[in-house]
Amino acid sequence: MVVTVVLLVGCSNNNQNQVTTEVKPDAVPAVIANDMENALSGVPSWINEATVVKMPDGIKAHSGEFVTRVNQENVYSYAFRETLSNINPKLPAAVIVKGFVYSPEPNTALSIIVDINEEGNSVLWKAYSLTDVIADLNQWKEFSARFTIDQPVKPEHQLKVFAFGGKKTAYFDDFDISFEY
Ligand SMILES: [Ca+2]
Repeated sequence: MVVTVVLLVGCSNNNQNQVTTEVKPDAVPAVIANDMENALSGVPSWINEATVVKMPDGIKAHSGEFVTRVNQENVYSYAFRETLSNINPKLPAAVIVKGFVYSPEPNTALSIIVDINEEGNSVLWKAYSLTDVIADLNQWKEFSARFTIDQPVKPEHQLKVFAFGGKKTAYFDDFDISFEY
């Protein structure tokens, strides 16, 4: 959000000078939310739409109809991918990933991944285990994962946020990504 303040400065003749000053609010937290409902028509910054599906018969999505599924064939979920400078001119101190997960089976590999890379070379790679979150199987469970950015990152680095399923089936809905600066 940019607030534009226009100052009108009167002059001795009939002209008026307009002075425009841009005031940038400090640290407005950008929240990037995705409920998967529009994924199949393409959402900028999001990839791996092939994992976006409807839940099996008899099981409700957490929101709407669509979720992202990891399984034997797709170990990575629908993913947010964007260059850091396109998210905010400031570099993040932490990334917070919230959402809901549904798992029909125990899964010690199930996790949320934050990957920051420079042209494909990893700069930071962190996993937040969901093993405890899914202790109660076959129900939607909320998770909140906070990733400290403790490596030197640059504006041109690329951020990726996604879930990893380790070849087992699990479902995710309502991703919500925010940043601390
Ligand atoms: Ca949904």
